[in-house]
Amino acid sequence: MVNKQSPLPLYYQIEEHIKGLIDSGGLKPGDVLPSEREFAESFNISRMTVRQAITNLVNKNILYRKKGSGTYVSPHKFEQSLHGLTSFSEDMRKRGLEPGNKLIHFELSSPTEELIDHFSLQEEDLVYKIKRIRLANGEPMALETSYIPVKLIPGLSQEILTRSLYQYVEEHVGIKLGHAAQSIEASAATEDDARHLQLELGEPVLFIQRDTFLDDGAPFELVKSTYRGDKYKYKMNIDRLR
Ligand code: 16G
Repeated sequence: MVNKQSPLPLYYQIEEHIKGLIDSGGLKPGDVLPSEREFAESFNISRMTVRQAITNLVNKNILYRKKGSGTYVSPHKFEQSLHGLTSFSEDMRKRGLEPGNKLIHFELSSPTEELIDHFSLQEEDLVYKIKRIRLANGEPMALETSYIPVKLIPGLSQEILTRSLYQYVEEHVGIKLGHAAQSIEASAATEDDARHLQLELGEPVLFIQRDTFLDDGAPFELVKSTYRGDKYKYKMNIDRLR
């Protein structure tokens, strides 16, 4: 409800009201909002004020407009910090979600030129190629292909990969992860991405590559992953450079 005596501007109160409806589940991602006229009438305020509140929420990506159709609640996105080397399982648990894995490919193979260079391997060395669908509460979030030299984790098995890789290597192999170089690019879902992530072909996705190194600087993994564009946004804190 709006309070016309309050020092808070009316458009701001409407914004807070709509955000409250979204937080409480009264309005869900994909739901259409009542029209400006309906809002204005039920709050007894001008349509201009309602429009300003809605425009502000559109600018914050909380709502989106569809031409000729109306205003809708945006899909909820996970905010992923770009600070700290964490695992998918840790990230999901921090959000109160149950991480899950669907292993779709597990292979020990000869390294390509790119992998020989990256890991400084000999031609006879082997690498694991691991492809997993990463799930949150059973819903697919990302499709991840990892390459790891076999000599770093000789005992890795398909069974282990149904749980957290980082937890296994740190707790059972004694590996100390150090840092990673990560890049994030806009991309479009390929047929493979679309099939495994329940997307349409060509839908926006984030292509992320992570090169992880041990604390002694040796390369540990090279991971190429596709994250759902409708589920993920990355967040970083930045300081003014002086
Ligand atoms: C994240 C990492 C991936 C790592 C995995 C380990 C990115 C882009 N990728 O998905 O490099 O292998 O976590 O997760 O963040 P796990 O310990 O849950 O198996």
